[in-house]
Amino acid sequence: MNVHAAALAKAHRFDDRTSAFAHDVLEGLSQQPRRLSPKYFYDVAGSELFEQITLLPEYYPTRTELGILRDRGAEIANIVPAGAALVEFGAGSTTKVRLLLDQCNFGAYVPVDISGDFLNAQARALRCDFPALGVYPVTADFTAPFALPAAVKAMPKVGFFPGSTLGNFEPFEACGFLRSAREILGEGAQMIIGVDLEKDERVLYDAYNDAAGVTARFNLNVLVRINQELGGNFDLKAFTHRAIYNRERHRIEMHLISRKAQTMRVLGRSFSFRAGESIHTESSYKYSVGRFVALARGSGWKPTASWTDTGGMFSVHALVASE
Ligand code: AVJ
Repeated sequence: MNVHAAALAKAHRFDDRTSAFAHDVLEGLSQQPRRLSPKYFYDVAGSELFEQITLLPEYYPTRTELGILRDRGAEIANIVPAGAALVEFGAGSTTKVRLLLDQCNFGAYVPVDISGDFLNAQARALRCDFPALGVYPVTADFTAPFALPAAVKAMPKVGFFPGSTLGNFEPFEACGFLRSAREILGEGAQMIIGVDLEKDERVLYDAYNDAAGVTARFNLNVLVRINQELGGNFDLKAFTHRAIYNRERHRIEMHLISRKAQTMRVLGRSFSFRAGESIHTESSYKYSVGRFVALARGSGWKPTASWTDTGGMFSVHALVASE
């Protein structure tokens, strides 16, 4: 954290999480091009907006991945050892993990997420519905090393990383995450991972520019958070949502575009925007099966199975840690 942000954080008696947000916002808005991390979309309101996105007719990933996990559950059950601990990196809605828990014979479930409150609520619901399952939530940032609970140390490990969350990482970060997951899960571990596929640009475009405008509200929510939590004065009507497909880099980019020349303030600093200037808020990388398999191989894993829906929209991969 720079001196300025540290002093302000202290003056406002911010908790650690808010001061990390403050630091990242000041740093990201100072860069050219300006950027904000997509991890800041997900406060309570943002998580609700994301849940709404998953139900939109244009947003195919969630329902397509659920279909693959449902249809291929028996094959997944054949691959994973009985009594293994399922370690989920990031914990959103429990719909996907329930499909695996219903169809496979897991001995324990370890959801790992930065938001402890959310995790504990999720764990309570699962314990109710799967009374024989050991549920051991871990509050941690899953992109950094963390220790697995002692109770699962002796069990075989299966990582679970659904939703194409991997797509939010730059390719070098995706490699780093896969290597770190390999270290955390240990020798002999397996991994089930959902990855969105490259496809017709129109379909990709529509998935991030829905007619109902939910994705636009989701994108703008990061400015709402800056106003609410950091005392910013962003005029929400003066920024507009833009999502484009960057074909060379195989990624959807979400931006917030300044509708006019304007200056806004946050934490005692001012930021001047030109008309049309962008804040890059998210990249969502799309892979081909071949490019993902190559990435996994180069990151300490051996792909053992790849499944897609009949439309070739989304992929789920089974990996085993290489020696
Ligand atoms: C949760 C990162 C997979 O990239 O599709 C949805 C987030 N952003 N609509 C995605 C998102 C805009 C989503 N991921």
